[in-house]
Order: sequence, then structure tokens, then C-alpha cells
Amino acid sequence: MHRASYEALVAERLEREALELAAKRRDPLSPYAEAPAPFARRRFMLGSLAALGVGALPAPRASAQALGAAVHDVPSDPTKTPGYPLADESYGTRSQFETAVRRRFKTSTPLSSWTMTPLEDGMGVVTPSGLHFERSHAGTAVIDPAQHRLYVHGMVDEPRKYTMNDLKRFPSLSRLMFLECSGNGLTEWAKPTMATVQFTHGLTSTSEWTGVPLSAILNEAGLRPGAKWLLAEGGDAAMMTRSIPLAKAMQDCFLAYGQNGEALRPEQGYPLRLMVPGYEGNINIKWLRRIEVSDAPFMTREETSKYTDLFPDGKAVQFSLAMEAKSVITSPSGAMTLDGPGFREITGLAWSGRGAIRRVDVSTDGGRTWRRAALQAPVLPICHTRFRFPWQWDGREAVLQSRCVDDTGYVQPTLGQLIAVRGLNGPLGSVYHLNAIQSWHVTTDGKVTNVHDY
Ligand SMILES: Nc1nc2c(c(=O)[nH]1)N[C@H]1C(S)=C(S)[C@@H](COP(=O)(O)O)O[C@H]1N2
Ligand SMILES: [Mo]
Repeated sequence: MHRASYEALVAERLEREALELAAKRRDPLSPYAEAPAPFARRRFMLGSLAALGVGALPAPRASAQALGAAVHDVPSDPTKTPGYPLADESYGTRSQFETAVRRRFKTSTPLSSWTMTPLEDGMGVVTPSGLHFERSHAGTAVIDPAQHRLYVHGMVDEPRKYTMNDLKRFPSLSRLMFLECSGNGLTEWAKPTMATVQFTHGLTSTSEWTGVPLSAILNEAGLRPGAKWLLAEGGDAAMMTRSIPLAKAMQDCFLAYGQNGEALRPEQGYPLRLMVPGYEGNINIKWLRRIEVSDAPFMTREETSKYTDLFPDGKAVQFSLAMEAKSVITSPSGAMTLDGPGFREITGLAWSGRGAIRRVDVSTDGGRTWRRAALQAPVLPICHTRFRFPWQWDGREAVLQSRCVDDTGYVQPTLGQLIAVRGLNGPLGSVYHLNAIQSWHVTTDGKVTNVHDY
């Protein structure tokens, strides 16, 4: 192609994309929508004052300090101290200066316990595999992938047995997706209990999962008429079993062997786990070894005595599987201290088991007024979505909250609204599926604490 006409094509395409982006920005519900007017105005003000050479607005403190440090603290001649050499073979580790770790929720036995993701240290939406939360009922099973088999039987035309290699021969799929234990926040119903967002919300993480659509395996086995449910069974000492509606299984469930570009971590169910997009963590069976097709749910321990929701009238609801929309501010969050008034970004995560996040609003006055936060791409269904909100802290007391809406139109409830429906009469005061708005109180000296404000 002639160079000039090629350049004209590129120019035309850039113009079209700019027009499309402008249209998206005008749509108030689009993740590309313009920042709220007050912020846009302030930015304009900063710009015009700077242009006049007027330093009327103080620069953000943190960055001013960083700038000074950059000039004075770097060795004058870094070429005198070479770095450490690259290894001939290695599996990388993070910087020795990085210290974020999962922390175990203190239970009587480490074999049936939880570890929580340090959400306060997260960036973007992917959780590093080494920080993915863990929930295991009988320890981390050790399974040799060469010995592992997946059995598919029950109401099928032809029972099947798959090796890991068999499964990897199917067309694969990869999907960024969150998992959340329905026990996330179980300590927080009646009163604020945990100090940090790691312990109030850290039973959720996002990975890119790779595997095989469950429908491909079920179609190969052939479903018999009348089949409506299936049982998934884990190969760990807990032999975790859950019933899954067949319609969901055929719609978007998959068998994952990959996590963030490599094999599943042992704690996430190596070598094979079931992924049930948007449903409570418990049903995403790890160390998956058996699928049995049936015409009714199996009524296992985990869907009768556990993982049911007791309501105020004494009735318990079974199979409340989808995780409702939820959001939380991860910074600033509990146990942090703000280093003085001025600008800082409020950021956090929002997610919904029913689809994509459509919008997030942030309040700095305990829910009296709300302003729209920016959603950072990618905004994917059933995936953590990062939101950001520019905040000029005036040094006064504040209560920070976030509230999300998903693309079904569902609005994240306040704790008061949720308790009005759910009550507090579960075994520990209601236990599962807490998705209420979280409040962080900021004192005048910048201390951030977990509070209930509703
Ligand atoms: N086989 C088996 N699968 C299991 C569990 C288990 O203990 N055994 N725990 C379940 C629970 S309660 C949750 S919340 C998720 C946690 O997944 P993760 O440990 O990969 O974060 O796995 C689920 N799948
Ligand atoms: Mo869980």
C-alpha cells in the first residue's frame, strides 16, 4: 500500500476511535464516563493556575517528599555497585523489600482454616497466585497429576474416565474471574470486629483461570433425558461434595488446570478444580475427581447442615449460590494512618456474581452524599473491578464508604438493610453472604478504623 494512503487510513481510524470514546464518555453509565464534575473543575483550576505560574495550591505531600528523596538519596554513582547476577535457571521471587502476605484466620485447627488475601496491598485486579486466599476443610491435598483421574458417571450414555492429558487435549478457555468464600466477612455482622480489610474482606481473590468447558465433557459422555443436577467431588481428605444445577454446568462452568499463566497452585486444587462462575466459593470444588449426573440435588453436608442461610422466621434457605454485588474501599482502609490532609486517591474493588459492575459511588460522609467513582478497565463480568476516586481530605473526621451497582441493576445494600432482611440469628449471628457497604472511619489525626455506620 502507498505510504500516504496508509497514513490516511491510520488517521481516519484514530479519529473514529476518538469519536467512539467521546460517545462512551457521554454515556453516564459507561465505565469510560467522565469524572464527576467537581473533580473535573478542580483539575481545570490546577491547570490554569499553573499556567499563570501561581503556586496557590499545595502540591500533594507524598509526591513532594518523593521528589526530594529522588534527588538526594540515590547513590551518586550507581555503576560502582552491580546488581546480583541472573541465575542460569530460576523461578522468580519478588523484591526482598516487599512483605505482603496472606494471613491465617485463627481457627482451632490449621487443617480446616482460611487464609486471607491482603487486599490493601493489591493493584489492578489480579491477585498474585501466592496471595490467593485459601479455604480448605482438610488441608492441602497432594495429588500427582500423572495418577489423577476424573470420573464422569450417573445419568450419562457412557461413563468416562479422563487423565489430565486427556483433559488438556480439549479446546481450552481462559477467564479472569473472582472467587469469594460465602463466609467472607462472617465476623462483621453484629459489630465491627476485624481491624484490616484483609480480615474483613480478604476471602476473595481474582485469577486468570484456564481449563476446559464442563459442557464439552458432559456432551462427550452424553446426558440422559431427565438429568438436572450433578455432583462434584473433591479428592481431598474432606471429600468435599456439592450439587450443581445442570443448566449452570452447561452454561459457563469449566474445569481449571491453569491459574495466572501456570498450573493451579496446590492450595487452589492442583491439578484440577471446578469453576462455577459467580457462585459461592464452596461449590468450586478443588482436587476434582468425580462428577455424577442425576435428576435431583444430592443434599450433601455442605448444602444442608452448612452453607444454608437462616432467616429471622426460623426457615433456612438452601442453594443461595450466586454471590451478590459487593464493593469495598481497600485504600485507605482499616489500620492505615493518613499522612496529613491534602490529595489522595481512594481506591477499592467491586464485584458481582451476577455480571459486570456498572457503577460505583463513593461517600466520604458516611453515606449522606455520594459521588461517582471511575471504573478502571478491564470491567469484566464476574471479576474484581477496580474503582478510583480523587479525594481532597480537609483534615476533618470522615466516614468512607463505597456502594456498587451491577448490570442487573442490583444495588449493594447498607448493613442495616441487609440485617432487616437476614436478621442476626444464624449460629454466630448470620454467617454467610454478607455483602453490605463497609465503613472506614477517619479521625482528625488520620487514623482509619473499621466501624458500623448505618
Ligand atoms: N475439595 C475441596 N474443594 C473446596 C474446598 C475444600 O475444602 N475441599 N473448599 C471450598 C471453599 S469453602 C472455598 S471458599 C473455595 C476456596 O478456594 P481457594 O482455596 O482456591 O481460594 O474452595 C472450595 N472448594
Ligand atoms: Mo468457603
